Amino acid sequence: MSNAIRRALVSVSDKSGLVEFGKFLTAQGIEILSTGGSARALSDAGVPVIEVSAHTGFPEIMDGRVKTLHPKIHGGILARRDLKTHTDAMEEHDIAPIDLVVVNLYPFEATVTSGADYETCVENIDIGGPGMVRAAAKNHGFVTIVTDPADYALIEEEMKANAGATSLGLRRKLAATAYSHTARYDSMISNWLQGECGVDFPRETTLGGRHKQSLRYGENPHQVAAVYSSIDARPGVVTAEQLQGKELSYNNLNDTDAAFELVSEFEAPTIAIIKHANPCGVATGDNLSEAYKAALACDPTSAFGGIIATNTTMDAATAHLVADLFAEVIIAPSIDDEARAIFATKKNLRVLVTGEMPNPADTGIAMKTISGGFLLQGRDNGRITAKDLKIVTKRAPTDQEVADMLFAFRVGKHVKSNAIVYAKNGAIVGIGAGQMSRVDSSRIAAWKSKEAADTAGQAQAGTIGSVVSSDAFFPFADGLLAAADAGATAVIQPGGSMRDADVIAAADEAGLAMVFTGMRHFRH
Ligand code: 93A
Repeated sequence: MSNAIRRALVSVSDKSGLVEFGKFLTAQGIEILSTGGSARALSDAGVPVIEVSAHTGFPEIMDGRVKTLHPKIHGGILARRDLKTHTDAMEEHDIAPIDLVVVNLYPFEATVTSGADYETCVENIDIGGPGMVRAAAKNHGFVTIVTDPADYALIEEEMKANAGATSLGLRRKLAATAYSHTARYDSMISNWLQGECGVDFPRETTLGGRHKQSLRYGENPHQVAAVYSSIDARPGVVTAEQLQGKELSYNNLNDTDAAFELVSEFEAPTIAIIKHANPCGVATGDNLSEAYKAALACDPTSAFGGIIATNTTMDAATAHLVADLFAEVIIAPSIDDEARAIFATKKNLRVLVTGEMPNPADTGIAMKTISGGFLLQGRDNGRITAKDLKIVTKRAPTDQEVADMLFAFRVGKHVKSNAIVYAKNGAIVGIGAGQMSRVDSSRIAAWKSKEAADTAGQAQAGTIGSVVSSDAFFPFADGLLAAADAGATAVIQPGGSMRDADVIAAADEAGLAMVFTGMRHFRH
Protein backbone atom coordinates (compact mmCIF):
# COMPACT_ATOMS: atom_id res chain seq x y z
CA MET A 1 0.00 0.00 0.00
CA SER A 2 1.35 3.43 -0.88
CA ASN A 3 2.06 5.86 1.94
CA ALA A 4 0.95 8.79 -0.21
CA ILE A 5 -1.16 11.38 1.54
CA ARG A 6 -4.75 11.13 0.31
CA ARG A 7 -6.78 13.20 2.72
CA ALA A 8 -5.87 16.38 4.61
CA LEU A 9 -7.63 18.28 7.35
CA VAL A 10 -7.10 22.03 7.24
CA SER A 11 -8.16 24.26 10.14
CA VAL A 12 -5.98 27.33 10.62
CA SER A 13 -6.26 30.71 12.28
CA ASP A 14 -3.05 31.99 10.68
CA LYS A 15 -4.00 31.66 7.03
CA SER A 16 -0.67 32.77 5.56
CA GLY A 17 0.50 30.51 2.74
CA LEU A 18 -2.77 28.59 2.99
CA VAL A 19 -4.11 29.07 -0.53
CA GLU A 20 -0.79 28.15 -2.19
CA PHE A 21 -0.46 25.05 -0.02
CA GLY A 22 -4.11 24.14 -0.68
CA LYS A 23 -3.53 24.41 -4.42
CA PHE A 24 -0.49 22.19 -4.14
CA LEU A 25 -2.43 19.56 -2.19
CA THR A 26 -5.27 19.63 -4.71
CA ALA A 27 -2.83 19.23 -7.58
CA GLN A 28 -1.57 16.07 -5.81
CA GLY A 29 -5.13 14.71 -5.90
CA ILE A 30 -5.59 15.13 -2.14
CA GLU A 31 -9.05 15.58 -0.66
CA ILE A 32 -9.24 18.54 1.72
CA LEU A 33 -11.55 18.62 4.75
CA SER A 34 -11.79 22.03 6.31
CA THR A 35 -13.53 24.16 8.97
CA GLY A 36 -15.59 27.37 8.45
CA GLY A 37 -13.13 30.21 7.86
CA SER A 38 -10.37 28.04 6.43
CA ALA A 39 -12.83 26.32 4.05
CA ARG A 40 -14.06 29.73 2.88
CA ALA A 41 -10.54 31.05 2.28
CA LEU A 42 -9.70 27.97 0.23
CA SER A 43 -12.90 27.74 -1.82
CA ASP A 44 -12.85 31.50 -2.50
CA ALA A 45 -9.46 30.89 -4.10
CA GLY A 46 -10.89 28.04 -6.16
CA VAL A 47 -9.48 25.21 -4.05
CA PRO A 48 -12.11 22.47 -3.66
CA VAL A 49 -12.87 21.56 -0.04
CA ILE A 50 -15.33 19.44 1.91
CA GLU A 51 -16.66 21.15 5.04
CA VAL A 52 -15.88 19.14 8.17
CA SER A 53 -19.58 19.35 9.07
CA ALA A 54 -20.50 17.72 5.75
CA HIS A 55 -17.88 15.03 6.34
CA THR A 56 -19.03 14.21 9.88
CA GLY A 57 -22.72 14.83 9.28
CA PHE A 58 -22.66 16.96 12.41
CA PRO A 59 -22.91 20.79 12.29
CA GLU A 60 -20.50 23.25 13.89
CA ILE A 61 -22.25 24.18 17.12
CA MET A 62 -21.90 26.60 20.03
CA ASP A 63 -20.35 29.39 17.97
CA GLY A 64 -17.65 27.05 16.73
CA ARG A 65 -16.64 25.73 20.16
CA VAL A 66 -17.44 22.27 18.77
CA LYS A 67 -16.45 21.88 15.16
CA THR A 68 -13.83 19.16 14.78
CA LEU A 69 -14.45 17.31 18.06
CA HIS A 70 -15.95 14.26 16.40
CA PRO A 71 -14.94 10.56 16.22
CA LYS A 72 -14.84 10.72 12.43
CA ILE A 73 -12.13 13.36 12.74
CA HIS A 74 -10.19 12.00 15.72
CA GLY A 75 -10.64 8.38 14.60
CA GLY A 76 -9.37 9.32 11.13
CA ILE A 77 -6.29 10.94 12.64
CA LEU A 78 -5.54 8.42 15.42
CA ALA A 79 -6.16 5.09 13.67
CA ARG A 80 -3.11 2.88 13.28
CA ARG A 81 -3.08 1.82 9.67
CA ASP A 82 -1.13 -1.37 10.59
CA LEU A 83 -3.53 -2.78 13.21
CA LYS A 84 -6.50 -4.84 12.08
CA THR A 85 -8.60 -3.83 15.10
CA HIS A 86 -8.09 -0.19 14.13
CA THR A 87 -8.83 -0.62 10.43
CA ASP A 88 -11.86 -2.78 11.33
CA ALA A 89 -13.14 0.02 13.60
CA MET A 90 -12.69 2.50 10.79
CA GLU A 91 -14.70 0.32 8.46
CA GLU A 92 -17.43 -0.38 11.01
CA HIS A 93 -17.92 3.30 11.87
CA ASP A 94 -17.34 4.66 8.39
CA ILE A 95 -14.21 6.57 9.40
CA ALA A 96 -11.95 7.74 6.57
CA PRO A 97 -8.21 8.07 7.30
CA ILE A 98 -6.78 11.57 7.58
CA ASP A 99 -3.08 11.57 6.63
CA LEU A 100 -2.16 15.24 6.90
CA VAL A 101 -3.29 17.66 9.59
CA VAL A 102 -2.74 21.35 8.90
CA VAL A 103 -3.70 23.22 12.08
CA ASN A 104 -2.62 26.30 13.91
CA LEU A 105 -4.39 27.65 16.93
CA TYR A 106 -6.63 30.54 17.93
CA PRO A 107 -4.38 33.58 18.49
CA PHE A 108 -4.54 33.49 22.29
CA GLU A 109 -1.26 35.37 22.85
CA ALA A 110 -2.17 38.20 20.44
CA THR A 111 -5.60 38.46 22.06
CA VAL A 112 -4.11 38.87 25.55
CA THR A 113 -1.46 41.38 24.43
CA SER A 114 -4.11 43.41 22.56
CA GLY A 115 -5.64 44.09 25.99
CA ALA A 116 -8.86 42.21 25.22
CA ASP A 117 -11.32 41.59 28.05
CA TYR A 118 -11.44 38.38 30.07
CA GLU A 119 -14.33 36.83 28.11
CA THR A 120 -12.62 37.42 24.77
CA CYS A 121 -9.38 35.89 26.05
CA VAL A 122 -11.26 32.82 27.26
CA GLU A 123 -13.06 32.50 23.91
CA ASN A 124 -9.65 32.47 22.23
CA ILE A 125 -8.54 29.35 24.07
CA ASP A 126 -8.42 26.74 21.34
CA ILE A 127 -9.62 23.26 22.32
CA GLY A 128 -10.32 21.36 19.12
CA GLY A 129 -7.09 22.56 17.49
CA PRO A 130 -4.66 21.27 20.15
CA GLY A 131 -6.68 18.02 20.24
CA MET A 132 -6.04 17.40 16.57
CA VAL A 133 -2.44 18.60 16.73
CA ARG A 134 -1.64 16.23 19.62
CA ALA A 135 -3.51 13.32 18.03
CA ALA A 136 -1.73 13.73 14.70
CA ALA A 137 1.63 14.14 16.45
CA LYS A 138 1.03 10.94 18.45
CA ASN A 139 0.24 9.03 15.27
CA HIS A 140 3.26 10.43 13.41
CA GLY A 141 4.06 6.89 12.30
CA PHE A 142 1.34 7.45 9.70
CA VAL A 143 0.19 11.07 9.91
CA THR A 144 1.94 14.32 9.04
CA ILE A 145 1.22 17.28 11.35
CA VAL A 146 2.09 20.83 10.42
CA THR A 147 1.49 23.78 12.76
CA ASP A 148 3.80 26.40 11.24
CA PRO A 149 3.16 27.80 7.73
CA ALA A 150 6.94 28.07 7.37
CA ASP A 151 7.03 24.25 7.21
CA TYR A 152 4.59 23.87 4.27
CA ALA A 153 7.54 24.06 1.90
CA LEU A 154 9.32 21.14 3.62
CA ILE A 155 6.26 18.95 3.14
CA GLU A 156 5.82 19.95 -0.49
CA GLU A 157 9.47 19.13 -1.16
CA GLU A 158 9.25 15.67 0.34
CA MET A 159 5.92 14.87 -1.29
CA LYS A 160 7.29 15.84 -4.68
CA ALA A 161 10.34 13.65 -4.16
CA ASN A 162 8.47 10.64 -2.69
CA ALA A 163 5.37 10.18 -4.86
CA GLY A 164 3.12 12.12 -2.50
CA ALA A 165 4.46 10.66 0.78
CA THR A 166 6.49 12.20 3.61
CA SER A 167 9.36 10.43 5.37
CA LEU A 168 9.09 9.11 8.92
CA GLY A 169 12.05 11.33 9.83
CA LEU A 170 10.19 14.49 8.82
CA ARG A 171 6.94 13.36 10.46
CA ARG A 172 8.78 12.74 13.73
CA LYS A 173 10.43 16.18 13.63
CA LEU A 174 7.13 17.87 12.88
CA ALA A 175 5.51 15.94 15.73
CA ALA A 176 8.15 17.23 18.14
CA THR A 177 7.54 20.77 16.89
CA ALA A 178 3.80 20.25 17.31
CA TYR A 179 4.10 19.21 20.96
CA SER A 180 6.33 22.19 21.78
CA HIS A 181 3.71 24.37 20.06
CA THR A 182 0.82 23.06 22.18
CA ALA A 183 2.95 23.05 25.33
CA ARG A 184 3.84 26.71 24.83
CA TYR A 185 0.23 27.48 24.01
CA ASP A 186 -1.01 25.91 27.23
CA SER A 187 1.71 27.58 29.28
CA MET A 188 0.59 30.96 27.90
CA ILE A 189 -2.96 30.22 28.98
CA SER A 190 -1.84 28.98 32.36
CA ASN A 191 0.43 32.00 32.96
CA TRP A 192 -2.35 34.37 32.01
CA LEU A 193 -4.87 32.65 34.29
CA GLN A 194 -2.38 32.44 37.17
CA GLY A 195 -1.87 36.18 36.77
CA GLU A 196 -5.62 36.78 36.76
CA CYS A 197 -5.87 34.80 40.03
CA GLY A 198 -2.82 36.44 41.60
CA VAL A 199 -0.85 33.17 41.82
CA ASP A 200 2.92 33.75 41.72
CA PHE A 201 4.24 30.27 41.20
CA PRO A 202 2.16 27.57 39.49
CA ARG A 203 2.34 23.96 40.61
CA GLU A 204 3.83 22.96 37.27
CA THR A 205 5.45 25.16 34.68
CA THR A 206 7.02 25.17 31.26
CA LEU A 207 9.31 27.96 30.18
CA GLY A 208 7.17 28.79 27.16
CA GLY A 209 9.99 30.41 25.16
CA ARG A 210 10.10 30.82 21.41
CA HIS A 211 13.39 30.11 19.63
CA LYS A 212 14.65 33.37 18.19
CA GLN A 213 18.14 32.59 17.06
CA SER A 214 20.85 29.99 17.45
CA LEU A 215 24.11 31.49 18.66
CA ARG A 216 27.58 30.53 17.49
CA TYR A 217 28.37 29.31 20.98
CA GLY A 218 27.67 30.00 24.65
CA GLU A 219 29.87 31.68 27.24
CA ASN A 220 32.71 29.58 25.81
CA PRO A 221 33.28 28.08 22.36
CA HIS A 222 32.64 24.50 23.53
CA GLN A 223 29.10 25.36 24.75
CA VAL A 224 26.03 25.36 22.47
CA ALA A 225 23.65 28.31 22.84
CA ALA A 226 20.47 29.90 21.53
CA VAL A 227 18.32 32.89 22.42
CA TYR A 228 14.58 32.60 23.10
CA SER A 229 11.87 35.19 23.48
CA SER A 230 9.64 34.67 26.47
CA ILE A 231 5.87 34.88 26.62
CA ASP A 232 5.63 38.32 28.14
CA ALA A 233 8.86 39.82 26.82
CA ARG A 234 9.66 43.28 28.23
CA PRO A 235 11.02 45.70 25.67
CA GLY A 236 14.75 45.18 25.60
CA VAL A 237 17.52 43.10 24.20
CA VAL A 238 15.49 40.21 22.77
CA THR A 239 12.90 42.44 21.10
CA ALA A 240 15.47 45.01 19.88
CA GLU A 241 16.19 45.66 16.22
CA GLN A 242 19.84 45.25 15.24
CA LEU A 243 20.70 48.05 12.83
CA GLN A 244 24.21 46.93 11.95
CA GLY A 245 27.29 45.03 13.00
CA LYS A 246 28.48 41.51 13.58
CA GLU A 247 26.20 38.79 14.89
CA LEU A 248 25.50 39.09 18.62
CA SER A 249 27.17 36.51 20.82
CA TYR A 250 25.86 34.94 24.04
CA ASN A 251 28.11 37.18 26.13
CA ASN A 252 27.10 40.27 24.11
CA LEU A 253 23.44 39.56 24.83
CA ASN A 254 24.05 38.93 28.51
CA ASP A 255 26.12 42.09 28.94
CA THR A 256 23.78 44.20 26.83
CA ASP A 257 20.89 43.12 29.00
CA ALA A 258 22.77 44.13 32.15
CA ALA A 259 23.57 47.51 30.61
CA PHE A 260 20.06 48.21 29.39
CA GLU A 261 18.33 47.17 32.60
CA LEU A 262 20.72 49.40 34.53
CA VAL A 263 20.04 52.58 32.52
CA SER A 264 16.30 51.92 32.67
CA GLU A 265 16.51 52.84 36.38
CA PHE A 266 17.05 56.52 35.59
CA GLU A 267 15.05 59.34 34.04
CA ALA A 268 17.88 61.84 33.35
CA PRO A 269 20.15 61.06 30.36
CA THR A 270 22.30 58.16 31.55
CA ILE A 271 25.11 56.08 30.10
CA ALA A 272 26.27 52.70 31.40
CA ILE A 273 29.37 50.91 30.20
CA ILE A 274 29.41 47.18 30.97
CA LYS A 275 32.09 44.52 31.02
CA HIS A 276 31.45 40.91 32.09
CA ALA A 277 27.91 41.84 33.17
CA ASN A 278 29.18 44.48 35.63
CA PRO A 279 29.26 48.22 35.06
CA CYS A 280 32.70 49.85 34.80
CA GLY A 281 31.19 53.31 34.38
CA VAL A 282 27.77 54.87 34.88
CA ALA A 283 26.80 58.52 34.87
CA THR A 284 23.86 60.82 34.42
CA GLY A 285 24.15 64.30 32.98
CA ASP A 286 22.22 67.26 31.64
CA ASN A 287 22.94 65.84 28.22
CA LEU A 288 24.12 62.50 26.96
CA SER A 289 27.66 63.44 25.91
CA GLU A 290 28.34 64.83 29.36
CA ALA A 291 27.04 61.60 30.86
CA TYR A 292 29.20 59.56 28.50
CA LYS A 293 32.40 61.45 29.37
CA ALA A 294 31.73 61.03 33.09
CA ALA A 295 30.90 57.32 32.69
CA LEU A 296 34.08 56.69 30.72
CA ALA A 297 36.21 58.53 33.28
CA CYS A 298 35.34 55.97 35.99
CA ASP A 299 37.48 53.22 34.50
CA PRO A 300 38.61 53.95 30.92
CA THR A 301 40.87 50.88 30.88
CA SER A 302 38.05 48.42 31.52
CA ALA A 303 35.67 50.28 29.16
CA PHE A 304 37.70 49.08 26.18
CA GLY A 305 35.58 46.46 24.36
CA GLY A 306 32.58 47.26 26.55
CA ILE A 307 28.85 47.44 25.97
CA ILE A 308 27.31 50.90 26.06
CA ALA A 309 23.66 51.53 26.93
CA THR A 310 21.67 54.72 27.15
CA ASN A 311 18.13 55.51 28.25
CA THR A 312 17.57 58.43 25.85
CA THR A 313 17.98 59.11 22.14
CA MET A 314 21.56 58.59 21.02
CA ASP A 315 22.60 61.87 19.42
CA ALA A 316 25.42 62.78 17.05
CA ALA A 317 27.63 64.48 19.66
CA THR A 318 27.59 61.36 21.85
CA ALA A 319 27.93 59.02 18.85
CA HIS A 320 31.16 60.82 17.88
CA LEU A 321 32.58 60.24 21.36
CA VAL A 322 31.40 56.62 21.46
CA ALA A 323 32.89 55.95 18.03
CA ASP A 324 36.33 56.84 19.41
CA LEU A 325 36.19 53.93 21.83
CA PHE A 326 36.39 50.28 20.82
CA ALA A 327 32.93 49.08 21.91
CA GLU A 328 31.21 45.77 21.19
CA VAL A 329 27.54 46.85 21.35
CA ILE A 330 25.51 50.06 21.56
CA ILE A 331 21.91 49.84 22.76
CA ALA A 332 19.47 52.74 22.94
CA PRO A 333 15.72 53.33 22.86
CA SER A 334 16.29 55.42 19.71
CA ILE A 335 19.18 56.71 17.64
CA ASP A 336 18.91 59.87 15.55
CA ASP A 337 19.84 59.86 11.85
CA GLU A 338 23.14 61.67 12.29
CA ALA A 339 24.23 59.25 15.03
CA ARG A 340 23.24 56.31 12.80
CA ALA A 341 25.43 57.69 10.02
CA ILE A 342 28.38 57.98 12.43
CA PHE A 343 27.96 54.38 13.62
CA ALA A 344 27.56 53.17 10.03
CA THR A 345 31.25 53.95 9.45
CA LYS A 346 32.10 51.30 12.07
CA LYS A 347 30.93 48.17 10.28
CA ASN A 348 31.60 45.67 13.07
CA LEU A 349 29.92 47.67 15.82
CA ARG A 350 26.62 46.06 16.81
CA VAL A 351 23.93 48.71 17.19
CA LEU A 352 20.56 47.87 18.75
CA VAL A 353 17.42 50.00 18.97
CA THR A 354 14.61 49.01 21.29
CA GLY A 355 11.98 51.67 20.56
CA GLU A 356 11.18 52.07 24.25
CA MET A 357 12.59 51.57 27.73
CA PRO A 358 11.43 48.80 30.07
CA ASN A 359 9.78 49.94 33.28
CA PRO A 360 12.16 49.17 36.19
CA ALA A 361 9.14 48.70 38.46
CA ASP A 362 7.76 45.88 36.26
CA THR A 363 7.03 42.66 38.04
CA GLY A 364 8.19 39.45 36.39
CA ILE A 365 10.02 36.25 37.11
CA ALA A 366 13.77 35.75 37.09
CA MET A 367 15.14 32.25 36.56
CA LYS A 368 18.40 30.49 37.34
CA THR A 369 19.18 26.84 36.70
CA ILE A 370 20.72 24.73 39.44
CA SER A 371 21.58 21.03 39.44
CA GLY A 372 18.36 19.06 39.34
CA GLY A 373 16.06 22.03 38.81
CA PHE A 374 15.79 25.76 38.64
CA LEU A 375 15.12 28.66 40.95
CA LEU A 376 12.43 31.20 40.26
CA GLN A 377 12.07 34.55 41.98
CA GLY A 378 10.32 37.82 41.36
CA ARG A 379 12.62 40.21 39.47
CA ASP A 380 14.33 42.76 41.69
CA ASN A 381 12.03 45.72 41.03
CA GLY A 382 12.66 47.25 44.43
CA ARG A 383 13.46 50.98 44.22
CA ILE A 384 14.61 53.16 47.07
CA THR A 385 13.62 56.82 47.08
CA ALA A 386 14.56 59.66 49.45
CA LYS A 387 11.54 59.01 51.67
CA ASP A 388 12.75 55.44 52.41
CA LEU A 389 16.05 56.63 53.87
CA LYS A 390 16.66 56.53 57.59
CA ILE A 391 19.46 58.76 58.84
CA VAL A 392 21.36 56.86 61.55
CA THR A 393 24.39 59.08 62.20
CA LYS A 394 24.82 62.33 64.10
CA ARG A 395 25.58 64.13 60.87
CA ALA A 396 22.72 64.28 58.33
CA PRO A 397 23.73 64.00 54.67
CA THR A 398 23.64 67.09 52.43
CA ASP A 399 21.18 67.23 49.51
CA GLN A 400 24.00 66.45 47.08
CA GLU A 401 25.06 63.48 49.19
CA VAL A 402 21.46 62.19 49.25
CA ALA A 403 21.17 62.50 45.46
CA ASP A 404 24.47 60.69 44.94
CA MET A 405 23.64 58.00 47.51
CA LEU A 406 20.35 57.20 45.78
CA PHE A 407 22.14 57.09 42.43
CA ALA A 408 24.89 54.84 43.80
CA PHE A 409 22.42 52.48 45.48
CA ARG A 410 20.40 52.05 42.27
CA VAL A 411 23.56 51.36 40.30
CA GLY A 412 24.72 48.96 43.02
CA LYS A 413 21.57 46.91 42.43
CA HIS A 414 23.09 46.03 39.02
CA VAL A 415 26.54 45.13 40.32
CA LYS A 416 27.40 41.55 41.31
CA SER A 417 27.62 41.06 45.06
CA ASN A 418 29.45 41.99 47.14
CA ALA A 419 28.86 45.35 45.48
CA ILE A 420 30.48 48.57 46.67
CA VAL A 421 29.89 51.64 44.57
CA TYR A 422 31.29 55.17 45.04
CA ALA A 423 29.52 58.11 43.41
CA LYS A 424 30.08 61.85 43.09
CA ASN A 425 28.01 64.47 41.28
CA GLY A 426 25.81 61.97 39.42
CA ALA A 427 28.68 59.77 38.28
CA ILE A 428 30.08 56.52 39.55
CA VAL A 429 33.73 56.99 40.49
CA GLY A 430 34.64 53.55 41.83
CA ILE A 431 33.16 50.04 41.63
CA GLY A 432 34.08 46.90 43.55
CA ALA A 433 32.15 43.89 42.25
CA GLY A 434 31.77 40.19 42.86
CA GLN A 435 34.12 39.82 45.82
CA MET A 436 33.54 37.25 48.55
CA SER A 437 34.48 39.86 51.16
CA ARG A 438 32.73 43.25 51.36
CA VAL A 439 35.87 44.94 52.62
CA ASP A 440 37.76 43.67 49.54
CA SER A 441 35.07 45.17 47.26
CA SER A 442 35.48 48.44 49.13
CA ARG A 443 39.25 48.41 48.72
CA ILE A 444 39.17 47.35 45.06
CA ALA A 445 36.76 50.15 44.18
CA ALA A 446 39.01 52.72 45.87
CA TRP A 447 42.15 51.31 44.29
CA LYS A 448 40.58 51.27 40.77
CA SER A 449 39.46 54.85 41.27
CA LYS A 450 42.94 55.93 42.30
CA GLU A 451 44.41 54.17 39.28
CA ALA A 452 41.97 55.90 36.91
CA ALA A 453 42.94 59.26 38.43
CA ASP A 454 46.67 58.50 38.08
CA THR A 455 46.22 57.48 34.43
CA ALA A 456 44.30 60.68 33.74
CA GLY A 457 46.99 62.71 35.53
CA GLN A 458 44.56 63.91 38.21
CA ALA A 459 45.86 64.92 41.58
CA GLN A 460 43.40 62.86 43.61
CA ALA A 461 41.18 59.80 43.24
CA GLY A 462 37.51 60.28 42.34
CA THR A 463 36.52 58.72 45.65
CA ILE A 464 37.74 61.77 47.58
CA GLY A 465 34.56 63.58 48.62
CA SER A 466 32.32 60.84 47.21
CA VAL A 467 29.48 58.81 48.76
CA VAL A 468 29.60 55.03 49.06
CA SER A 469 26.86 52.46 48.60
CA SER A 470 26.85 48.88 49.84
CA ASP A 471 24.33 46.36 48.41
CA ALA A 472 24.02 44.64 51.82
CA PHE A 473 24.79 45.67 55.38
CA PHE A 474 28.34 46.08 56.61
CA PRO A 475 28.75 43.18 59.05
CA PHE A 476 31.72 44.95 60.66
CA ALA A 477 33.04 48.47 60.67
CA ASP A 478 36.09 47.53 58.54
CA GLY A 479 34.37 47.87 55.11
CA LEU A 480 32.96 51.22 56.12
CA LEU A 481 36.32 52.42 57.43
CA ALA A 482 37.99 51.34 54.17
CA ALA A 483 35.46 53.58 52.37
CA ALA A 484 36.19 56.45 54.74
CA ASP A 485 39.92 55.96 54.09
CA ALA A 486 39.18 56.23 50.38
CA GLY A 487 37.61 59.63 51.00
CA ALA A 488 33.87 58.86 51.15
CA THR A 489 31.88 61.33 53.23
CA ALA A 490 28.51 59.55 53.31
CA VAL A 491 27.31 55.95 53.31
CA ILE A 492 24.12 54.27 52.06
CA GLN A 493 23.47 50.67 53.03
CA PRO A 494 20.48 48.49 53.98
CA GLY A 495 21.33 48.20 57.69
CA GLY A 496 20.07 45.26 59.71
CA SER A 497 23.36 43.79 60.95
CA MET A 498 23.53 42.63 64.58
CA ARG A 499 26.52 44.99 64.83
CA ASP A 500 24.75 48.02 63.36
CA ALA A 501 25.45 49.93 66.59
CA ASP A 502 29.23 49.40 66.19
CA VAL A 503 29.11 50.39 62.53
CA ILE A 504 27.09 53.54 63.32
CA ALA A 505 29.55 54.47 66.10
CA ALA A 506 32.47 54.03 63.70
CA ALA A 507 30.70 56.22 61.14
CA ASP A 508 30.10 58.92 63.75
CA GLU A 509 33.69 58.80 64.84
CA ALA A 510 34.87 59.18 61.25
CA GLY A 511 32.46 62.12 60.73
CA LEU A 512 30.46 60.25 58.10
CA ALA A 513 26.78 60.69 57.38
CA MET A 514 25.02 57.34 56.99
CA VAL A 515 21.53 56.28 55.86
CA PHE A 516 19.81 52.89 55.99
CA THR A 517 17.53 51.81 53.13
CA GLY A 518 15.94 48.78 54.76
CA MET A 519 16.26 47.00 51.39
CA ARG A 520 19.05 44.74 50.20
CA HIS A 521 20.07 44.31 46.55
CA PHE A 522 22.08 41.10 46.30
CA ARG A 523 22.79 40.10 42.72
CA HIS A 524 24.60 36.88 41.82
O1 93A B 1 -13.43 26.29 19.39
S1 93A B 1 -12.55 25.17 19.15
O2 93A B 1 -11.75 24.82 20.23
N1 93A B 1 -13.41 23.86 18.77
C1 93A B 1 -13.13 23.06 17.76
O3 93A B 1 -13.77 21.99 17.65
C2 93A B 1 -12.13 23.43 16.81
N2 93A B 1 -11.67 22.81 15.72
C3 93A B 1 -10.73 23.59 15.15
N3 93A B 1 -11.60 25.53 17.90
C4 93A B 1 -11.41 24.65 16.92
N4 93A B 1 -10.57 24.73 15.86
C5 93A B 1 -9.74 25.88 15.56
O4 93A B 1 -10.42 26.73 14.67
C6 93A B 1 -8.45 25.59 14.86
O5 93A B 1 -7.39 25.23 15.74
C7 93A B 1 -8.15 26.87 14.12
O6 93A B 1 -7.33 27.74 14.87
C8 93A B 1 -9.48 27.54 13.95
C9 93A B 1 -9.84 27.60 12.48
O7 93A B 1 -11.15 28.03 12.33
P1 93A B 1 -11.68 28.51 10.92
O8 93A B 1 -11.29 27.51 9.91
O9 93A B 1 -13.15 28.62 11.10
O10 93A B 1 -11.05 29.86 10.64
